[in-house]
Amino acid sequence: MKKRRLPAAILTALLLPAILTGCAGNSTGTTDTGTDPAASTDAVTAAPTPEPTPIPDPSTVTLMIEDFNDISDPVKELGPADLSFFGITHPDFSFEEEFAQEGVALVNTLSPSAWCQAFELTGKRLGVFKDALPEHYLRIWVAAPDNTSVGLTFCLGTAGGQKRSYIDTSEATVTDVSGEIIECDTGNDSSDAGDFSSIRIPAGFEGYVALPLSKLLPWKGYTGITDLSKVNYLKIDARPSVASPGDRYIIDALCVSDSPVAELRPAARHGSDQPGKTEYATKNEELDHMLTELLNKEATFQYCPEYDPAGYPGVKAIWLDGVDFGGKATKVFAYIGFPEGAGTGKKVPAIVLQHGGGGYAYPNWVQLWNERGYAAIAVGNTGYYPAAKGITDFYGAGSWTRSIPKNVLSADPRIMPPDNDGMYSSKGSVDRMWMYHAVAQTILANSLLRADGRVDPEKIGLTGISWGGVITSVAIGYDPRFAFAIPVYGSGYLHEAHSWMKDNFNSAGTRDLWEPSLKLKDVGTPVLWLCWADDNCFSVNSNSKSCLDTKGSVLSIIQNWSHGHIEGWSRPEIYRFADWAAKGGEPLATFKTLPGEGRSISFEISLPRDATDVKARVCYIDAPLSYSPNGRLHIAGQNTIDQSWHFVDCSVNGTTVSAQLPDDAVNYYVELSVRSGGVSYKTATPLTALP
Ligand SMILES: [Ca+2]
Repeated sequence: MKKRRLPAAILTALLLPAILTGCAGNSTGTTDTGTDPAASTDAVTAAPTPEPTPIPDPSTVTLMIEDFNDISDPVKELGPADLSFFGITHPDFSFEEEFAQEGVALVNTLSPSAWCQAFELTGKRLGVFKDALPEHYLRIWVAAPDNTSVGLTFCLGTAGGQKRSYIDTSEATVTDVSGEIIECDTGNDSSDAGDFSSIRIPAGFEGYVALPLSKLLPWKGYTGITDLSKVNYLKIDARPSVASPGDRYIIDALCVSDSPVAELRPAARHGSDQPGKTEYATKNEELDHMLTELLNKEATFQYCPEYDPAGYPGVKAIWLDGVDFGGKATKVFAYIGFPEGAGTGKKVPAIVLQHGGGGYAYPNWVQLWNERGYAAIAVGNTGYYPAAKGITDFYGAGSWTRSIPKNVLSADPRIMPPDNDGMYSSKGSVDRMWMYHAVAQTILANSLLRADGRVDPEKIGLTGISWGGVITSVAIGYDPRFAFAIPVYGSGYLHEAHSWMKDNFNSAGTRDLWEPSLKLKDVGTPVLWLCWADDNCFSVNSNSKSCLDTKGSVLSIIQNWSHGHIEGWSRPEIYRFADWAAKGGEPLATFKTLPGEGRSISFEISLPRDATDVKARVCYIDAPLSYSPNGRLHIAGQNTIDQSWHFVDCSVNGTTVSAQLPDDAVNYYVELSVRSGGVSYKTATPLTALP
């Protein structure tokens, strides 16, 4: 069993740089053509589909270093580094025609611990650098596995790597088989090279990666290369982000050239086409179509009792059939549970649960809702399932895996959906994007519950925590069947967040495809936007704007809270709101009118019939809401809130709340505290800026 999963520390180490790189906005200097490849096809008109126009080969200089066509001894000729000291096994090397740029390509078939490989190329073939010029590129043909991105680092050196430089990746040109130039994240995968030393090639990519030789930077601790003609050592470091057994990545046609692309061999271009795949004018149109179709699809699943959670007799493990990833079927792990006594004669409400970044399908979360009378399904939205039978630490990364043993894969070819290293991915094809899969899983989980005779299909809600809150905010724009939704921490208007979260949504591609606010104004589902005043990931202006967009929704801004899964599902407002929407319970108190402008405020609230103690206070800051690396919470690597909150009590007269705002208040909201049935519930007015 031990060999079948990635150690937790490695997983964390692997995921973190990918996430941080994305957050820092370290995208490459490559320019997006802004042209959707689908837009250039004529499939939307009635004209017959012509053959795709081949990319003419613009290169006049091609100095082949290695075409991999005649390798008889991979270990001798390619110098794969022995990484067994780190517990890293060699991939299986093979030389195959499939996915080759020409002849055959080097195919690396991965095992779960093959999370890094390094090849050292030496010898006569490096003689081509005598003719290399700074305006040339180092170019390589790459095909990445379907469910794993691959980070590449290129190191040039003199004999034996005495002097070393890495080729700066910030100016890389990455061109896929359709001719589209894509942006890739860059970073320092090897951690000992330097900034912009690696480039992360997205899962499913097939095409050219070209790095200009004009920007060589010294490898940390080494003297750098200043004269290309002295290069006679080339090391390629390749790091798949999460290796599942059987994953394959492919490299071919490693050369120095004056062009970042060469003519595509026809087979490669055609091989990437999925037969019967419809073309769309935009990715949004494609996404709308795919998810609308999905709403009418029956959800199918299988019980997998070998993974039933120890200690939760009412909760069962299932494989939910997910949507296809690059033409391959996926399976999604989930826990499902029903309240005692639920049956066709006694239908119960239900809820879909979406965990956040670094989280998993939690059986205790399912049980918590079951105990409150709801059927519940917790979806493993990053493709993790128990690494062993009978796991008991549901929070530990070591308890979970994405790896599928070879024998399982050969009997059941379904792969796991993408992991969260592409949490906000919007490049490449829609069916490879994490958010597409996460939203599709949400829709399918809803369909699964609706089809169950024990569930009242009109009373199914959705809640998610952190990134799960973002999934929730996106999903309600596509699935109108939810009776209620409770995004916790996460919301829409992420591109306007003051926290580092804005970096995840500041690329035009992500904002234009995944920003929840694109759809919120059309959402009819009542929403409880539940957030933390000092959240380290999201900021309350985003939740406030989301609330104003969604009719019939309630905002709750909590002081003195924290960011986490257990914290996130512990607030009483969640269950009060759900019971109101699904069980005819009393509602939360909320604002009926807005406080208006100026410092003398007065507004109306609605109160539940069981309200016993109503209080209101102004929560304000004396400077505009801002976040910085030196923010108040001091969390390494994260921007956090700069301001402290101050409080002024309001007067409450029946359903009228009034207050005089202090002169130094700049941003404020009003917190309502209402006691009902012995529990205090907190809701809020949206964050408001004062002139
Ligand atoms: Ca070849």
